[in-house]
Amino acid sequence: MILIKLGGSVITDKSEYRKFQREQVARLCREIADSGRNVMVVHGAGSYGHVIAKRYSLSRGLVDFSQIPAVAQVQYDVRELSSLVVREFLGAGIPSVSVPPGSCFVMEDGRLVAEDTEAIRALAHIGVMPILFGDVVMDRRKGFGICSGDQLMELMSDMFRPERIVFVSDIDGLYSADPKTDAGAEFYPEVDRGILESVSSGSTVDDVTGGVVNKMEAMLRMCSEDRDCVLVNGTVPGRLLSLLRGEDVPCTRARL
Ligand code: IP8
Repeated sequence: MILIKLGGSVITDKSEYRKFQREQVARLCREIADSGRNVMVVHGAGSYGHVIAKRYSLSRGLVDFSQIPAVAQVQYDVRELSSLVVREFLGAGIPSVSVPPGSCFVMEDGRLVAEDTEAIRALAHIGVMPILFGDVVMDRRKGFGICSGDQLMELMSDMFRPERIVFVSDIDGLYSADPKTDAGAEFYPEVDRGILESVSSGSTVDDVTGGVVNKMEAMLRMCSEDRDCVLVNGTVPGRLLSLLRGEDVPCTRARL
């Protein structure tokens, strides 16, 4: 099985609140279906989650009650996004269902506590793909917090032991600086802890969950001798399909 995260930057336009990239998502769903591989999918929140979460500092937990309407709004928005994603998977012939983490899990000071995963396992067992996504999740210490798609990838990886993990983003992989603003940014086809430390010291991100460096850290935690973990650009048509078929494509591979 291959575990895939569809990042918020490919399924939404992150510069505009609640802008879904329907055609791109439809294409990625087709590429997944055409690969014929057995997959599980998690997705990010993009502009359905980060805009309001940042405005109301939701990742800090409950600091004042003016945040409460924003908690409900973000939960509403990411559920809507997830339904849009599921619709495209159904259209591509992959039976799927959206499973909102905020409705079945809690957190303990930012750490995900997933005590009951029976329904998720049962759905997968009968061939309905459970799709989890970045959400606002109640937190036993902080009141609430942000559970990122990357945390859910680690959960799904522990549960289903995929042979391969793929993060689909809007960049070719890890660079020494932001390639969108710095033409001299160096590309890393492979990343290990040493490389990541040199990159993380200089990075700034807008995401409440930390952007590409946090993603690479999660990737390094999830990769192993027999489990490949890669970041690939999903905005390039056909690239995800080629990767899933085992072909060589530009990407960054996490290495122990
Ligand atoms: O897009 C963030 O999840 P991510 C979730 O996977 C929210 O980082 C609600 C901002």
